[in-house]
This record gives sequence, C-alpha cells and structure tokens, in this order.
Amino acid sequence: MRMTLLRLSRAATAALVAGAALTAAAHSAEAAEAADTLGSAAAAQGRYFGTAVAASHLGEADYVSTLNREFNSATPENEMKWDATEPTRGTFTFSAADQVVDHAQAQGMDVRGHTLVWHSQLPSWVGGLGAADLRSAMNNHINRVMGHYKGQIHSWDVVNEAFQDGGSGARRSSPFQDKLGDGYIEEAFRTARAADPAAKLCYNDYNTDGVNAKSTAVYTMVKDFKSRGVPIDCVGFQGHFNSNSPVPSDLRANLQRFADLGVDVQITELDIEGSGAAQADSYARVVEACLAVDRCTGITVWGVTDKYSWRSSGTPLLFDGNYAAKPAYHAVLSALGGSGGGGNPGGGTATCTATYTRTADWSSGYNGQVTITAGSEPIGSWAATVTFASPQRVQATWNTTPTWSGNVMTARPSWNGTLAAGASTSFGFTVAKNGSDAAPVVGGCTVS
Ligand code: G2I
Repeated sequence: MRMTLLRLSRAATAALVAGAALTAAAHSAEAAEAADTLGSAAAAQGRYFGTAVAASHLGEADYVSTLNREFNSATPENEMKWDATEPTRGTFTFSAADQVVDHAQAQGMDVRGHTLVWHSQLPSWVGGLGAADLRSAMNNHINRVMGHYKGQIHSWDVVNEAFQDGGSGARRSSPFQDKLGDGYIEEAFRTARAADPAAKLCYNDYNTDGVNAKSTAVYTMVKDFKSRGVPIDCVGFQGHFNSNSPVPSDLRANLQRFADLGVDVQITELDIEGSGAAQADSYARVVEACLAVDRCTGITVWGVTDKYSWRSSGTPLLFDGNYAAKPAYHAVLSALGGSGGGGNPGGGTATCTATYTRTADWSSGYNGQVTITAGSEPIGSWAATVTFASPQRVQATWNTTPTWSGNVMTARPSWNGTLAAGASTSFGFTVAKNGSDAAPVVGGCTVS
C-alpha cells in the first residue's frame, strides 16, 4: 500500500480548521497554483519537503520567512536528542524542542522526531548504567519523549546510526549495543509503537543510500523485523553527500529494495557539498530517485541556509548565507515539477537580460562576452542561448557550463547563478572564425 501524504497548504489547513469542506478539486487547484515553493511542489507529488530546524534561529526574520515559505515538514536538528531532553536521569526538558514543534504546528507543517536511541549526543550518565538499568532507562526515555509529543509526530527516528561504517555491516559499539546486545533495536521499536501508535517508526542511518554492505545489513534487519512482526514503518536515508561520498547511482534501486520490504522510505538529512550546476545536478538526482519510488514519502534537507549548516564551509544547502535561492534550489523545485520560486516576497517576477560584446578580435578569431543582469528581483539561476554562425567554432568558454545543440550553445552558470536584484555576472568564449566574422546571436535570458 502506498502512503500518500498530501500536505494541505496553510490556507487550506486554516479553511479546514474553520470547518469548511475541502473538496478534492479545490485541493488540487491549490497545489497547481502554488507549486512555486518546495513544499507545495512536493505536495503536488504526494510528498513532503522538510528541513532541519534549530530553535536558536527562530528569532531571525529571514530564517523564519524562508522556513515558513518553502517547507512543510520540520525536524528539530538537536532539540529532541537525549542530551537535550534528558540531560540528567529522569529529568526531562522539552522547552527547545517545543519551540520548534510549536512553530511548525502554527505553520501547518508536519514534524519528524529525531531521535530517541543514538550513541551520540548521549549524556554520560547513560553510559555508566548497568544492563538492567540501561534497558529501563532506554524504555523510559522513549516513553517519556514520545509521550510528550504523542499524536504530534509524523515519523520518529526511533534508532539512529546503529551500524558501523565500512565493509563489515556490523553493529556499531554503543552503550546499548555493548550492554543489551542486538535485541535493543527491536525492543526500542516495540516500546515506541506502544508509546505513540500513530507515529511512523523509522530506522535512520548514513552511508546507506546506495547498495553496500552497511545498507544491506540494515536491509537484512528490516526484512527480519517485517517477517517477525517487529513494528517498523520506515527507513530514513540521511543523504549527506560530498565529493568523497557522491550521490550513488543506485540510490533509486536501493530505496526501492527497502520499499519492497513493505516500509516507507524517506530522505531524512539531505545536504550535498559543492556549488553551482554540479551541486544542482546532484540534488536533482536525489529528488528524481525519491519520486521514482512510490513509497518514498518525503525529503528533508539538513538545514535552511548554508550559514547554519553543520558543515557550512561545504555550502551544502539550498539557500546561501543571505537566503538567496541557489541553483540547487531551482533544480530541486524543477525536479519536483514546480517553477519560479526562490522567494519573491514582493510578488515581483524574476527576470534577467543578456547583452553581448566582442572583447577581443584578431584575424582568425575573437573573444565574446555575455553579461547577465538580474531584473528587479534576485535570481538563483539563469540560462541564455548563443547561436554561432557556421563555420565558426567555439574553442573555449569560461564562467559557464554550456550544453550544445548544433551551433547553439545554451549557457548556464558554473558558479555564478545567484544574483541579487540588478546585479550582473558574465561568461565568455573564444571563437575561431574559420572565415566568418559574423557576430553570434544572443537569445533572451531566462531565469531557470
Ligand atoms: O552530523 C550530522 C547529522 C548526522 N546524522 C544525525 C544528525 O543528528 C546529525 O546532526 C548534527 C547536527 O546538525 C549538529 O548541529 O548532529 C551534530 C552532533 O552530532 C550537531 O552538532 C552539535 C555540536 O556537536 C554541538 O557542539 C552543538 O552544541 O550541535 C550542537 C548544537 O548546536
């Protein structure tokens, strides 16, 4: 059975709260007209699009406006972890997590719970317990945290990162593993099911995105759980990528093999280091992989803006430090079937212009430059066509990642897609004349 999670727009949610009937027709019309944000475009595909949220940034206007505009699911980045919720045994504090949950709910967003049983961000008192005590502390922690948010969490990461990296597929050492043995995961899921029967219960991990020894170890566990009736509903694939750990080509196949076990799959912490077109392509591939798998119910990126990312020097997110939408944003929106977007709070239309100049000329060749200028709204990416006269040949290009169709070059940004309102960038090329001195014809600039 495919779980369809069609998010209501905020307006629709308000209408529903007001008691108005929401017809299917009105619903799809909302989705169709509003697909210029990540959340609305994902909703039109029956998915959610979420982000990690840090309570400490909820006082920053640009952070909040970007969060509220683009996303329809929120995962507290650190606030629900054991060190935040139960720093000393039996004393629970939910104030920071409540801030995120309250904000999300006020915006009609879903909340993903992250995370209950994890070796990291674990207060030292947990590691000091003996086996019997640890078992009761683990179950009590699950009961209390899930109990506090009962009925309010869409999916819970019940157990996080329980497997080792590398080829062995073995369990990672942790107080839980070392003292309770393999059975602790099953026990945690059983306790979690009883604590909040409405929540989807997920196992979440990293470097499990492609088919490899680690993902196969998780697969084997999930298969075993399903065959024995251990409650598990979903598997989270964190999706932390960079040049050492690129988006695997078998991501879709891996998601599908888990889905075929009868669980939902979710991309839970997506971020991809890089910039420009390469980063955008990688993001698009992840979105396409999720959309190709019926049971891939949603994607969460691990933060709103590069400046607050856990690895901010790698600029891995969809919005830069000034909350301008990056090429990766537009690639994601477009892969979700949306368009425009990127934050046009004033409601203006994002536009750009392209103007050509010959910057150098010699008997057998010339250099050309095209200046791209954003209109009255910021843009996150652009494209311009340049048609060269035959038999001219382009020998080099710079500041662009071109694609070719015959003698027509479509120039897109390499690193220079994001432009503030009115700002310019340029790209250039060296052309061999081959007897023709004709100027190239520059087509219009489009915001893509
Ligand atoms: O490491 C990336 C993620 C891998 N999967 C599980 C996620 O929960 C994890 O998130 C990161 C947060 O993004 C970081 O924000 O988890 C880190 C800790 O393992 C978080 O870093 C911590 C710092 O280590 C602390 O020093 C800091 O006090 O963030 C805390 C709050 O800013």
